Amino acid sequence: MVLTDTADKIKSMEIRGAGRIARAAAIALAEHAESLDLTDITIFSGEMKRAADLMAGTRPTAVSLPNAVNIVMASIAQATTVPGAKMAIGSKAREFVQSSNQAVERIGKIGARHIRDGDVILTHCNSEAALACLIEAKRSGRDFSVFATEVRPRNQGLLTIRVLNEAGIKTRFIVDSAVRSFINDIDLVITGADAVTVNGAVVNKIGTSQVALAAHEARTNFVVAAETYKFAPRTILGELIEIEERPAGEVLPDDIAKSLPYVTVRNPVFDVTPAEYVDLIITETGAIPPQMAYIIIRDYLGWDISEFGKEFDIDHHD
Ligand code: RUB
Repeated sequence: MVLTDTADKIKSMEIRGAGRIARAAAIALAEHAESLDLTDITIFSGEMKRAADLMAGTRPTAVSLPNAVNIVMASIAQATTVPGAKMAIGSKAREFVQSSNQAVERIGKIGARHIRDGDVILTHCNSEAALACLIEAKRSGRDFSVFATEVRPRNQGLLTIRVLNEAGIKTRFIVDSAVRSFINDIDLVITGADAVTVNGAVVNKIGTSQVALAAHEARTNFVVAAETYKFAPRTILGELIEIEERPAGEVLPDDIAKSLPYVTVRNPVFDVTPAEYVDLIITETGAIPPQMAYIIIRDYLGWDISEFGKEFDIDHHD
């Protein structure tokens, strides 16, 4: 079954990365809707709500996931028949996937303009959006090289160096803890994002905030490549982004852990980089300072401060 299959793949990280997760969830919801043999719109909507909750609950941090699920699910709010709802959800999911791919492409074009001949770029984790900037810069003839981190414990850096190698980009692969040793050789850091909060903080793979701190200290520009659907509307309401903590076995093999009864492992897999360490966020609508996050949430995701009123039952008087 597509729905549970996709949910399992997201949980196990066979499908990973905020953009990919979002697109996979949108497609899984559309295929699930198509597979339902139901005629009653209320029962159908209830089943789709259950499916949406299952999808949104697979991993807690990447906001692209609930955003994609909400965008797709909003398409059936007005549906009065099951065939109509199936059609609406299918076309919304396809539209989301297409606009997501276009967003990455556009970010690549904008981000590439920040890369100059001779630059040394550092990237952390494996981000399609960040890589799009590097690949586009290479495609347009820019001569630069990259430092890519290993990304313990799941080694997403291995995915990154394969992509960079395929694009013919000269790359040095380093362990995460070597970042500060090389930071003075770096002209620009580019990472992706799993979430951007209303105050412009960037949630991304664990270690990103250390990279940003080192860059800040060295006065090296730190740029984030993030599609608008990675901005977190509910942070307007004071909601915090949950940082996923994954199993200890990803860090320390279980047999070793068992032999060390006084040792426990902590494995948070994302961290928060404050806005003051971020020079620019490159979105598909343009490069913005992180302080403009609220504008993106309001103008591109359709969320406003007035959502406060709805959520907390406050009357707004003009
Ligand atoms: C992936 C990660 C990526 C962002 C952005 O973490 O932190 O930097 O998701 O990626 P994980 P993209 O491997 O745990 O999912 O630009 O591809 O959306």
